[in-house]
Amino acid sequence: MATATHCPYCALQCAMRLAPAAEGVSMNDGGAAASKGMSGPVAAQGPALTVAAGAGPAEAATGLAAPGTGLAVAGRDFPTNRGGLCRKGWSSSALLNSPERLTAPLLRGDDGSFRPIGWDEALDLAAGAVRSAQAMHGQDAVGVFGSGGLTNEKAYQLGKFARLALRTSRIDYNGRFCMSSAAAAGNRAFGLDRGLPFPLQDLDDAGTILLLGSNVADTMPPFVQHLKGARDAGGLIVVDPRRSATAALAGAGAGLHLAPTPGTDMVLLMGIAHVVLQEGLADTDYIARRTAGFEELRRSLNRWWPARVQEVTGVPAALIRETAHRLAGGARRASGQPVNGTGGTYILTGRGVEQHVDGADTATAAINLALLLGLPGSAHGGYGTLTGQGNGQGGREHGQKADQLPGYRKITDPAAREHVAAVWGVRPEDLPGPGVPAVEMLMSLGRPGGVRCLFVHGSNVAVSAPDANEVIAGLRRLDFLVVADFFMSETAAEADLVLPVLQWAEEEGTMTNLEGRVLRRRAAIDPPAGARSELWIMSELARRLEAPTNFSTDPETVFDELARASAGGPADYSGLGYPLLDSGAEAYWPYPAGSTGTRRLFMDSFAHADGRARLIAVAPAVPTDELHRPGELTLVTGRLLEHYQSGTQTRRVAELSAAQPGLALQIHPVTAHRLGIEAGDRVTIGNGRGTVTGVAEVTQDIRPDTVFLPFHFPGGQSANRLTPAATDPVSGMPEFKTSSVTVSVLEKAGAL
Ligand SMILES: Nc1nc2c(c(=O)[nH]1)N[C@H]1C(S)=C(S)[C@@H](COP(=O)(O)OP(=O)(O)OC[C@H]3O[C@@H](n4cnc5c(=O)[nH]c(N)nc54)[C@H](O)[C@@H]3O)O[C@H]1N2
Ligand SMILES: Nc1nc2c(c(=O)[nH]1)N[C@H]1C(S)=C(S)[C@@H](COP(=O)(O)OP(=O)(O)OC[C@H]3O[C@@H](n4cnc5c(=O)[nH]c(N)nc54)[C@H](O)[C@@H]3O)O[C@H]1N2
Ligand code: SF4
Ligand SMILES: [Mo]
Repeated sequence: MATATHCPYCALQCAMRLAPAAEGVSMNDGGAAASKGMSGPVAAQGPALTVAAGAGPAEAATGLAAPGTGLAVAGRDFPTNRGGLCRKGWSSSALLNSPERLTAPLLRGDDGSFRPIGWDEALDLAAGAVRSAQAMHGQDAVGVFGSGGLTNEKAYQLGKFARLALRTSRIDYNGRFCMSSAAAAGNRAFGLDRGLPFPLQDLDDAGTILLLGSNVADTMPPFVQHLKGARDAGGLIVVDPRRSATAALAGAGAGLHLAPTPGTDMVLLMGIAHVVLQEGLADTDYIARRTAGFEELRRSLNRWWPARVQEVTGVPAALIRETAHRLAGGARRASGQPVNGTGGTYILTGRGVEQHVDGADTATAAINLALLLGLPGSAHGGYGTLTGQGNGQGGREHGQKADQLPGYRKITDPAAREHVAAVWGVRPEDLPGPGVPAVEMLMSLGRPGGVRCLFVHGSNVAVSAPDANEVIAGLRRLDFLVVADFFMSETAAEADLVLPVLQWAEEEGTMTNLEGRVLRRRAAIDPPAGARSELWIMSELARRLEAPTNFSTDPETVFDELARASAGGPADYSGLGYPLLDSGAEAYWPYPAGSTGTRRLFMDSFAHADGRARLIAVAPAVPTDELHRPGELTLVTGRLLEHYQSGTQTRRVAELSAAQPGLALQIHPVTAHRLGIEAGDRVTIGNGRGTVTGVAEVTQDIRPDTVFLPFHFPGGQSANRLTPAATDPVSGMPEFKTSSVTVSVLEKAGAL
């Protein structure tokens, strides 16, 4: 019996089928479909992986596979992945019967080692720690750190649990590291943030796609199928300081690769916008009808003529002009054509431009450019951000963000408080006010006035948060740290109490993909005895803490409540339910009761009261020449195809960790030569915050003034030992993408 579900990892949420390995599944139905139309990243495809089956029965009494049973993965046809999966997806079921799986609550003893305890004792201890922290230090001494990896049900319940059971305002989540800058920019410009306001298939026939700071060929390989039209038209324009796998897709006549100085994208975008205005390429009719703020924006762009932009970004003025003309040409050619008409223009951003102290303004500059070209809410193009985590979209809608209530409502809005309080059966004044963003909360750990007792659900902040040494010190200062995970992550290893929870294929729920489409995640296997669902944990803790309302343990009941709580809000799910989702209906939010959802947003008007999008003048946050200190290199960080995030999961998949066993530093040959570094040497990368060691990978695919590290590894290989905790004032997004470092040889390759 095969279970139709979606991949546990990224926001593409590729559709897959899981079947007990013994039964087997058609190994090729997905793989074959995937290899059509995918060039470069096809190498990332592999055969369906069959996990060595334990000796257990093929099916348990529940109709699900028994714990320990191997499950085989097959790609499933779906409009986003068309049967394709990347290497992480193919190997995802390996973790379901991992010997490292946590199966009992673990309590840290005085000697620092963990011992298994019963659930009652564990929950009593956690509730006691909450009570004592709050008795001594006030309600906000308890904090919650959530995740864009949680299902909608868990994310929603976590927000309610923090506000009503823990009675704290201190809740935020790792989406702050991921989606906050683009979300802030989208809300500001359009009045609403849905990562892609159009279905992914709309990209298929685009003639021009400007992709800034996104490496989809590694981070969402099956996505590359949707770039084919633009590549065939010679119109894929990739902006990345590295020749990433995605930038390489723009080679050989498929488009352009612009490699700016890291952190200068805002200036680059303003330069392109300057040319658009100067050379009469703007859609003046659209600007007049659909936007506000044009005059101020125009003035702000005056000083960014191409030669000046070249000086700051290093991108040749001629390429800046060519980009402007290609974008505008595409938009013009296609305007007036029906939706999905060929030749449209899309502007898409990823973390490379968003994870900066001016990330919200940089995303705003991308939106401004799209608006000047008349793209958003048109039939011939648009702007979108490529959401990252599995439920990075839903995770930002249901109230686990410090300033937010379910339905993407503001916690400071009296009408929102009243609506949600009524659904929860409490008074509006029972709801705390806004808390603080993730980095501020992490930096407050164990300090006076800060959080003393922290619950972490679905994040490995000891590896993934900026200035990780400081974060680990904070975790150690806490009076009590509770981490819910299914593996002993580096953060769980710092905990007083570790609670073993369920993995993706062991529980029911929903995820909202990068298009704002709500999908069903289904259970395919029974969980191991000893692990518990997070809904159950929250319900048990809420009871112990005498919460004033009920916390259901049933995902469908929680979803129905979430739908009611979201009714009338920007992310309205009130017309959705499991039966509808199970039918495979296309469920794009907003999906108010009685509607059929919203595939494309903004076609008639934007979500501001006057229906107009806002053009917002922005300026670089720091004098751009400060980005480079003499003698130092700029470190940019990001991802490898084989590993997911902090690596807790993928480092435990043998096939993936064999492919990428440890930290490698990308460095340009000229820079390497200057520093006496050869390929394969062990090198030290350091700055005032910390030091890491890795192996030098000497490559032409990076600017000479820039080096690159992935952030997937812990300890002495953790890139976040080097990143600063500085944040964007608008979004609270940390500056993950640029820091200054020095690099030196630790050990020559020959000496190893
Ligand atoms: N394999 C894999 N896939 C993933 C994930 C993973 O961990 N591993 N994580 C998922 C998640 S949560 C996310 S958020 C997405 C992220 O997906 P992406 O945004 O594609 O990933 P990153 O590698 O962080 O950054 C993309 C690119 O930005 C470039 N970059 C760095 N600094 C700058 C800059 O200043 N300007 C410009 N223009 N580019 C810059 C980097 O060189 C890199 O190639 O991936 C999702 N998919
Ligand atoms: N230097 C640098 N740092 C970065 C980034 C970067 O580009 N550069 N990117 C940032 C971005 S975009 C992101 S999204 C973050 C991600 O970084 P993290 O927030 O650390 O994300 P994961 O590594 O996915 O951690 C998820 C943890 O939760 C567990 N887990 C998975 N599912 C569940 C669940 O349903 N419940 C519970 N309780 N646990 C679960 C996993 O086993 C794992 O230990 O990293 C950020 N950090
Ligand atoms: S692209 Fe993302 S969702 Fe698709 S298989 Fe790979 S990790 Fe899973
Ligand atoms: Mo992310």
